[in-house]
Amino acid sequence: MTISGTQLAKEIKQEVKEKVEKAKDEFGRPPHLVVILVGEDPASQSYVKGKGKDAEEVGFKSTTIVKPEETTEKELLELIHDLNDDESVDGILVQLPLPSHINEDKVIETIHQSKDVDGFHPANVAALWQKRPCIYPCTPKGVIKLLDKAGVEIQGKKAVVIGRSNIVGLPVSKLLLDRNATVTIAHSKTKDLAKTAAEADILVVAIGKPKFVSADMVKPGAAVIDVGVNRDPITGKLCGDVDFDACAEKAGVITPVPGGVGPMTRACLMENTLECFLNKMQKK
Ligand code: L34
Repeated sequence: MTISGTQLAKEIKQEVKEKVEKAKDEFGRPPHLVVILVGEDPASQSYVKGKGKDAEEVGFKSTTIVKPEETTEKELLELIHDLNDDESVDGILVQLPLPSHINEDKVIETIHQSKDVDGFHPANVAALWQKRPCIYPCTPKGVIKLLDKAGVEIQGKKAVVIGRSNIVGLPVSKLLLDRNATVTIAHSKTKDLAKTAAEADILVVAIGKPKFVSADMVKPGAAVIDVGVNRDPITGKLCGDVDFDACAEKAGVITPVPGGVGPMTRACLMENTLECFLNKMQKK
C-alpha cells in the first residue's frame, strides 16, 4: 500500500489553517514566515516555491527573499540579524545548500532559536537529543507522522535508517528511538548493507542516491519511507532513493516520490511556524 504524503499534508495544512484563523482573532495578525534563497539552483527554487505556496494556503504572511549567488556571508548574516530583530517576523528559513563560499553552520546558528522553524539551531538539536521541549525538524517529524498515519507500530520494532545527515538521518533515528524502536543507523560504508536493510521492519532511506534500495533490501511487509529527492539520471524526472516499482510489491507500506515525504516536510514547516508564533505571542 502506498502512503500518500500529499493527502496527509493536506489534512495537516487544513488543521493549521483553522488554528491560524483563531490566532488571527486573538493576536491581530497571522504568523509571518520568511524564506531566504541564495542563488538559482532549480531544485531549491522549486522547494522554496512550494513552501511559499503552502504558507499562503494556510493563511500565513509569506515572504520569499531571493539573493544572488554572489551574496557574501556577511551580507547574509546581516539580513538574518535584521529579521531576528524584526518583531513582525515569526519564522526564518534559509534554504540549504548554500553556495560554498558561505559557512552553513554560521548561518544556522545566527537564526534566533525562537524563529528557527527548521529546528536546525545547535541549541534546538541539543534539546532534541536530551528530550527537552524543542522544535522537531520538519522532515523527520513528517516521517513519523507518515508511519503513524499508515498505522505502523514503531514500539519494539527494528528500524534501519540509511543515511546519517544532520538534517534527516540522525534526527529521524532519534525520533524513532524515542518511540521505542530499536534503531540501526546505516550508511554507504556499512558492510552487508543489503542484509542489514532486509532485517528492518521500518526502513527509512535518506542517502541521496537514485533507486539505491532494490527489492532484495526490503523485508516482506516492511514499512519503507523514501526521503530521497533525486533526478533520475536518464529521464531527468524526480525520483527517490528507493526503486519504487520493485519495492512496492514487497513492502507492507511505502511512500512515493514525488508525493511522499516532500509535501510532509512542507506541512510540518507550517506547523513549526505556527508553533514559533504561538510561543512568542503567549509569552507576551
Ligand atoms: N533550510 N533547507 C532547509 N530546510 C529544509 O527543510 C530543506 N529541505 C531539503 C533541502 N534543503 C532544505 C527541503 O525543504 C529538502 N527539502 C524538500 C522540501 C520539499 C520537497 C522536496 C524537498 C517537495 O516539495 N517535494 C515534492 C516535489 C517537488 C518538485 O516537484 O520539485 C515531492 O512531492 O516530493
